[in-house]
Amino acid sequence: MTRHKQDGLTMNLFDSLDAGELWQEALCPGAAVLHGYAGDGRLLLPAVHDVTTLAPFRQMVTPSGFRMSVAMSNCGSFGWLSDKSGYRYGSTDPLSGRAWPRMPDSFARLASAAAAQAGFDGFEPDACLINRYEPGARLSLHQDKDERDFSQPIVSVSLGIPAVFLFGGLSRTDPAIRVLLTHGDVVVWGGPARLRYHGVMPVKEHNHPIMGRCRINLTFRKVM
Ligand code: MD6
Ligand code: FE
Repeated sequence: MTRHKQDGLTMNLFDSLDAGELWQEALCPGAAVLHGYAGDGRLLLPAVHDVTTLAPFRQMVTPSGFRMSVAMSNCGSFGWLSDKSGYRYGSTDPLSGRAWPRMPDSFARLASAAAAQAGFDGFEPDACLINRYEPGARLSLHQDKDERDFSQPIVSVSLGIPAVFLFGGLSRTDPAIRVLLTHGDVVVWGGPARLRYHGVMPVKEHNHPIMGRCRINLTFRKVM
């Protein structure tokens, strides 16, 4: 574990915040948790509200026909979708038939700065998947492999009630470590870690002072 000071960009974004403890934890080569990097989320939450007013949270169906316990929305040029025909990215929201809401500048700046902090310069996400977990919701082990260029990292921002993140290996049966993600934590992974299996354990009952009984995760990708 190494501790880092806030870099210039982060100080500009969050200089008025009394951020919690900020420290960087390496999970393996290519993956790190930037604990507290998103501060108290006060720049992000109004933007999450704006996006999900235009593109409401919905529980998608997996290709095998199960309704996901996590509710999802998207912003940016591309949105992640699951339905009976499979997983894919699409440029329109099937609920509205319109383009996904544009990615708020505060989202793109945070994702790019976090990626650089973790050693991935020049990350410019074109997709942000917004996941909403209520107690009991979970995400089973999966790889993120629907993107074109695996040299680009993924940046994941956690807000609200805590969740245990499962972080495995390159094979589904490899043992997984458990990482507690709390409000403001950012996970960055890429390089040799890009295709590791991962998931989220069923979220336990908690109440967050700002978010209530809810966890929001923003996952940033470069799809095209
Ligand atoms: C979540 N995250 O934390 C789900 N994928 O709610 C992911 O599936 C994920 O956090 C790739 C990279 C980072 C992630
Ligand atoms: Fe994932």
